[in-house]
Amino acid sequence: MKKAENFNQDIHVVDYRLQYEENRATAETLMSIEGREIELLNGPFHFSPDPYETCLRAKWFKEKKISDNGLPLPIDSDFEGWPTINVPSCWNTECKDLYYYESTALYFKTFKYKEHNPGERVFLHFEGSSYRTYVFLNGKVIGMHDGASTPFSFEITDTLIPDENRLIIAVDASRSKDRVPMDNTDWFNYGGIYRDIMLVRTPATYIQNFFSQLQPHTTNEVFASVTMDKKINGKAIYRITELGIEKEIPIKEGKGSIVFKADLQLWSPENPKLYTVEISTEDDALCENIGFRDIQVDGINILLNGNPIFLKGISVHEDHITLGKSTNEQVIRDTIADLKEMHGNFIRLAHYPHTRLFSKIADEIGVLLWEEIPVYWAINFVNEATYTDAENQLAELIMRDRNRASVVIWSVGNENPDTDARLSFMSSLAKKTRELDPTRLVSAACLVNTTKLKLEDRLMEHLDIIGNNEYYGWYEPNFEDLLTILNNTDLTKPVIITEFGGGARAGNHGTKDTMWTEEFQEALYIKQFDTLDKAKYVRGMTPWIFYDFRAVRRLNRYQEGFNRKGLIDSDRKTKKLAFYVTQKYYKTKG
Ligand code: GCB
Repeated sequence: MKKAENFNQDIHVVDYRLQYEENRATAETLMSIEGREIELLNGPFHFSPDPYETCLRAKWFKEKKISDNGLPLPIDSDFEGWPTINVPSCWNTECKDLYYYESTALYFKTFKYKEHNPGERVFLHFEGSSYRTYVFLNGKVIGMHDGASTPFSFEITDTLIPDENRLIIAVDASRSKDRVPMDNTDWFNYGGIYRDIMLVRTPATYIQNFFSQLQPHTTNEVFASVTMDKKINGKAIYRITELGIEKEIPIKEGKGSIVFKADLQLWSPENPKLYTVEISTEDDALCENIGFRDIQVDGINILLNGNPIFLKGISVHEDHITLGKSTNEQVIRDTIADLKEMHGNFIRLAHYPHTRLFSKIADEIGVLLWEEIPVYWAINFVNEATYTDAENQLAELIMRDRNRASVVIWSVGNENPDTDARLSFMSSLAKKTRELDPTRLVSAACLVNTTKLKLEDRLMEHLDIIGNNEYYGWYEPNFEDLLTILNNTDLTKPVIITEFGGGARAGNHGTKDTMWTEEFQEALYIKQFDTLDKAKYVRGMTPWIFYDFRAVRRLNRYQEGFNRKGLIDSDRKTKKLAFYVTQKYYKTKG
């Protein structure tokens, strides 16, 4: 009889994780899924928390289905015996006893698979899972990924089998000082596979991604660039049938690009015109709805299609009372409807990449977006691995959304202390952003220099637009200082006030001098609008925040685990008085 494998032999290995880090999914291996045939693997997965990571230590993925005495092997696992959880979802909102669980959990599923044609390739693609994901299929290690909010893919062509495939996923949602974000944030650390998971098929040689927007500073010159998965020579065809456009893109060593003139209707919030763009090679084809618009700065002005625009915005977290960080089309449409009701035109998607669906719907309905990576507060700016992680998350986000007209600003971080290490870290991110996408503006939410009472930060020099968070009237009680700051500041670039605000418990009423009442928050907004109007370089604002959101560090009697600075309660229905003040202000703001 064959001797049973000893699954406990590695139990004393300290660096047991290292063996799984060889195949790391990154922006380099990410593929465009737009217009591809996909098979969703969403739905029930067997699920168990595994806080000791015994799955990784004892290599449970090497499972033998049944031992000699009829029990599953390895002896401590029982994939099929575990209850199920629905994917996508956050375990914190799905399982009552896992509300604060921030460690590793296992997902298991079997799936049948329609055999691929000879030459066809198959990828396992994730839209987002927190924070580190380890993937095992049919007894083999497939790979891992770091980053909680960006997509990633692995090729699994040679590991798939015709009938039952066994997929094990270990998701580690722990916080750590070296991650991006680090262990201290003002939002809830949701865990799980909270976005779609799918199989994607491609031909043997496929288009890894393509990028098409207007050439910067033009309104009638389109560029298109294509990257193939291999360094082949050949050509791609670029088509916008509605305009009768058909262009050939010569491909050399796997890459090609063209620029051509086109008579287009420009995309804008008022006219969110999208064109169906097809890109095809001999074997492969992708298709996306793309809008074309120009965004640039001119002195202190932000110009959309050449015209000055004031960004009437709001900040939004990806946080929902029942869904957690998972979301769906209806939630996004409702968010945009609330913005339009407030006469806004701009959303800051804070503080990490939100689902891809957001920018797609924003493209379609007509909203401008700020997208951000979680370089938040004092992450470990001196650690090289932290930088690599941050840059990779940035690249994955840009690769995913760079064809979205709604996205006009990439933000490389939020409220980071002005140290040398941070300057070098974040200026490198700004540089990388421009390399990956020269068509958009680069920003970051900076802090006020409270000693000099001035908007001053060495990173500003590296940004196109300066984001600034200030909490005058809330954390900073001397409201008058705000005007001093604006007067002391002489800038030649536009500023977006990326945060201001104050907490109010919906339904808590009182005088405008009583903190946590709706009246206090309303009065604070009125003072902020009056004051900010005095600085001509303020060209937009995204007050903090649209909806109350979970924040574990918020523990007073009005907060109860929520940040209550929302203009709308966490039920996403009950509007506070400050919502209507903002609505009135935006209605009249040019
Ligand atoms: C900030 C942070 C944001 C917090 C907010 C607050 O400055 O950027 O993440 O939630 O303040 O409410 O204190």
